[in-house]
Amino acid sequence: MNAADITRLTQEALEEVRLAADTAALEAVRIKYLGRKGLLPQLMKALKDVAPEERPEFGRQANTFKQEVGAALKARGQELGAGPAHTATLFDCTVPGQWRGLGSRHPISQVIEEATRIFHSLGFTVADGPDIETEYHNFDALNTPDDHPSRDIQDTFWLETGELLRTQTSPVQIRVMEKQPPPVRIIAPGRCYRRDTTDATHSANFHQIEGLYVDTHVSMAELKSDLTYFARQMMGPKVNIRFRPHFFPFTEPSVEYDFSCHLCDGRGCRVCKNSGWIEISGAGMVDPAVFSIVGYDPEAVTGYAFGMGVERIAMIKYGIHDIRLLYDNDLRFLQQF
Ligand code: 2NM
Repeated sequence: MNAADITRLTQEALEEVRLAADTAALEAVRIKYLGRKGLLPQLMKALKDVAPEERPEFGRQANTFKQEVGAALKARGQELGAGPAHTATLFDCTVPGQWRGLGSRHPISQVIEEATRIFHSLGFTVADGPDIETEYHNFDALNTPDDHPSRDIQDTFWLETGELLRTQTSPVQIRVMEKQPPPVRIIAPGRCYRRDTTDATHSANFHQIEGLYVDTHVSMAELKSDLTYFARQMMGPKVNIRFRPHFFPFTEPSVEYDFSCHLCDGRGCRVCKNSGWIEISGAGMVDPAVFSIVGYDPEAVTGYAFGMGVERIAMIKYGIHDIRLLYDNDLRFLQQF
């Protein structure tokens, strides 16, 4: 072994470093040349047997070997991801990005936005309020008797503070009437909470859109025509509406209302269970007692109010058979809308 041999071995080692395809291969190269039983210790051992006049050059070449191979190992290691220079070396900012597809609005959001657009065209604006409500705004101000079953702990999520998770969005309308004098023309879309056991048509979290129109001389005829306009905008131009007598503590008279089936034009099909009608929700003329509670003169103003379940409309509009699909966040479902 002489100095020229070391120069040759240095070139071989550098080539092997360059060809190492991963960190494991690189480590094998390191062990082969710089490891405890590798080439470098052998060179050091061989030094003492080298002729004295050749020793300085031999030593210089051995040192060069150690420096160059060591530096090459380090640089290649960083290229292969062992060190912080990895991203700087391998990140290619000219590679085109990966298109992951455009998202879409959740069907619940789509129904709320469409309803908002429709009622906006009738002069309604959107009002908002807290999800955590006082018993006063959710029940008392809505003329709900102290012993009304909806106040029961079986039906309502009560908090330890005495507050509750709103069971409907009507408290928003109470808050608006407390703050501003008539006329009022608002819708209140939002999340509601009831202690229901979840099944295909019930969810403890659901969404409502409630509407309130208060002015002098608001009549039930306007309630009927406005809801008919809404039904035809939302479900299609041929849809009709019917009212059935009902009772709510906050409206008098009160009704439940149905839309004629948009799929079979009222002839009867699976979706409307052969009745031709689909139950939507309730409505009525605001009870004068509610006007007195919020400080409106019940002799001077009248008003209509209505509520509707957003999930229910989404389900009949899009043919969704299980309400739970709306909350699973399964993209295979959501991508269809
Ligand atoms: C409904 C049905 C009928 C309603 C009443 C009021 C208020 F604040 F004016 F009293 N807000 N919403 C109402 C009336 C809600 O939901 C099924």
